[in-house]
Amino acid sequence: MLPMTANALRDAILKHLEYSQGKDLANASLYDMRMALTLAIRDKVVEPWFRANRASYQAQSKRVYYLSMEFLIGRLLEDAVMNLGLTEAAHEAVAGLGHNFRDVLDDEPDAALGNGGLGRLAACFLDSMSTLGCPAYGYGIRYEHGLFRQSFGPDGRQLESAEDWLRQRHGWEFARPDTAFQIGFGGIVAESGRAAVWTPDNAVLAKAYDTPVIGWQGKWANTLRLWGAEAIDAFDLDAFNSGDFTGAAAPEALARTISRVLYPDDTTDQGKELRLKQEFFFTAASLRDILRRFARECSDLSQLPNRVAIQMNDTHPAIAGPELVRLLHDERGMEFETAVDTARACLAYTNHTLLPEALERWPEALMTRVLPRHMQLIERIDALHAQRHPTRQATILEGGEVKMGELSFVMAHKVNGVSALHTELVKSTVFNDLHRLHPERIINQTNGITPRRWLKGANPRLSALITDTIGSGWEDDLERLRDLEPAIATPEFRDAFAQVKARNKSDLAQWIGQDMGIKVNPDAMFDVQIKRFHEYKRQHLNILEIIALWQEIRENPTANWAPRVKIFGGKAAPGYVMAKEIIHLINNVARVINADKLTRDLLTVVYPPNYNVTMAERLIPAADLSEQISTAGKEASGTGNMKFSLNGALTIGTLDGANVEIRELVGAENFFLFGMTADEVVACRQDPAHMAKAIARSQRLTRAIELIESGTFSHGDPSTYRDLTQNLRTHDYFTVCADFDSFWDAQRQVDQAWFDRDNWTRMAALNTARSGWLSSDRTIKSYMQDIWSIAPMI
Ligand code: GPK
Repeated sequence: MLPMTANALRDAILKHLEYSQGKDLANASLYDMRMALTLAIRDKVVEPWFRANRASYQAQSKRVYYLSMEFLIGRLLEDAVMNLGLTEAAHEAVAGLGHNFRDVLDDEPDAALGNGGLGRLAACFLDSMSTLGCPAYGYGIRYEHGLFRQSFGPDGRQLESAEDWLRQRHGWEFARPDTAFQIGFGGIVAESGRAAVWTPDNAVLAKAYDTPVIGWQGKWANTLRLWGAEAIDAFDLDAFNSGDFTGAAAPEALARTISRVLYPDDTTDQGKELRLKQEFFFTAASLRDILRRFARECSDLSQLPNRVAIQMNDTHPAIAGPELVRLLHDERGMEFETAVDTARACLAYTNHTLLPEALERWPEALMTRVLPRHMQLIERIDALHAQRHPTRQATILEGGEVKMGELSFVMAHKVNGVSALHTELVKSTVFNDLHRLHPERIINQTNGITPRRWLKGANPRLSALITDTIGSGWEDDLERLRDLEPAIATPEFRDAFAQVKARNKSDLAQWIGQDMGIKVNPDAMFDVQIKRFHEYKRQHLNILEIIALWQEIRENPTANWAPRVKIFGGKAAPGYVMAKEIIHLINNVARVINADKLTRDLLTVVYPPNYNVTMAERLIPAADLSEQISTAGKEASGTGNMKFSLNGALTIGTLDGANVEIRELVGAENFFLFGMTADEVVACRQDPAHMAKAIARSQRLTRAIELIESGTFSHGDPSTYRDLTQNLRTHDYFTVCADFDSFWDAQRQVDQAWFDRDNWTRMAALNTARSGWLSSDRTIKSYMQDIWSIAPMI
């Protein structure tokens, strides 16, 4: 493909301004300009997209179908421009038309169709599958409202409001009104010979919306197909004619509810009928689409596993097991056992958490009401598994509930964890019995991140330095970053590396000043914890250490302290009371500490609201220290941890999730380790007084907790944070207290390391150089080999 010149791109923008936006240049708003550029770039994506589709069709290749409730893709324009090699041309073209390129890019809303790690992983995987030429479709829901917008009230509490990304036209998508399936719910099941006939009593229409996903250098493109729900009969004309205008639109409103909002709870929300309907809605529509595509190429259903690899991203699409069995057995006449085995050969399941509250369970009564035929099939699948494995203990049905984890396991030919430690824990804990019956089934696939978005796009200065040093080619071969190591030994490179970080920090400091009105010292250490708020992620451990540090600086202000800017970012699920209390506390600690003149130059706490993908792209390149401080055994992998390391931040962390692998990669001497291991945490909890003992042993921790209890951060009201401090004193399941001293000590080692700035830079640069393995290209290659049996097409 010839690179498009700035002039040609300018003409294309003008054409879209006129014919797609209906504006001339003189009247074009920023929105018009962005939309015209988006459409011009989308045109450039279409050609490789068609080419890729034709190639996989002609080769009759096996395809991946990545089923996910969440795709946290963020903005798309900058990424697409970069992948097409059009960044400079677009910059020039837009400037020539009198607009600022950065402003145009910043006008795009984030597509926040996900909560956090699980959804962002799906987005990174889409990028890597396109880069590697792996024929694939992402399937999900076209939520009208993505993850809620977060703000903070005057008292520092989290406020939520609806997000509205679709209020403006979504320029990337192609609506496919002719690709639509009726998805039924409820109703009755009639026996008819060997199979059964399910007659749902209501149904909605799943309509396809396609977004092309272009890979690095435009060599391949796949499709993200999102389903929007609509009523089959949009409008009740009789009701309208009789004057019932609201009632007339009721069917439409009801149907649309299914794709209205993303559930904002990433690890707990359960038992909600609407959620089950969402899950079945997108899974069933995707399977119909998959079978229709298969039927166009092949009529022998026994060949299905040779053409179709379906990845279930967590248990949210777990109904794919029984639904595929239903489609094969009830609707296409395949023997039940053959249908189960065929479905299993197509399906694989990724587990993302061990938290018991996150493992989905549906009441049998609810399942029977919403999906009566599926409930019958689940019972048969469970019985068949019992019959084939008479010694089994784990069951799919238990205590009147359907356990979706067990169902996924039984219906998948491969089950994967997302980091080495997590996979071992999956084997030894949640799926221990099933693992003994099926020892080949559980495998590890450590998560990864796309270096296009998280280095090339987010950190142009570091990318330029890397290319200057080792040439290009690292973008899709990230292990090449190792070639930086000899350069890191030279003072010139270290200076250049330090300058990149300094300039990124100065940009961030300016943004914090403008956006939040807080002046931060750009020479201070930028210490960042950004992720969802969860007790297991322990933002409260961080804030307790901050309180203790503040006290000691006050007592000894002239000592040699490493100045720090402590940065937080993240949302709490609206119903997660304790996580919201932690947010509330952080905001009030920030208010008090930032007002203290004595400590002002040494300690600042910053918590910008509404953390999202775009904010992550801004914060990560400016970070010196990455906080990965979860209770060991609880964070399945983490992917933010990888982004920081790649961008030259040092990690302070526990031996949890992928931290373990990151530490091995970058070297233990370039990583600040603290805290108990997963085994030690379990042992620690055996002693019901573990928190009391930890508090008694640590004067600092005692003081920090007492300071909160004294009302220092709550305008003198000692009761405000009582639930939080009482939880620490009496329960502390996540062992914040037991790990506190170790965390404090590690932070002081961080201070010491910071004083030797040249060595800090060396360590940071080594983190970058040794993070190549963390590329999601590596992860996807491994899925292709070990799970999907698919060879790359380019
Ligand atoms: C795990 F179970 C879940 C979930 O519902 N949502 C979610 O974001 C995360 N996750 C894990 O918490 C992370 O450790 C992991 O890196 C990420 O999924 C991707 O695997």
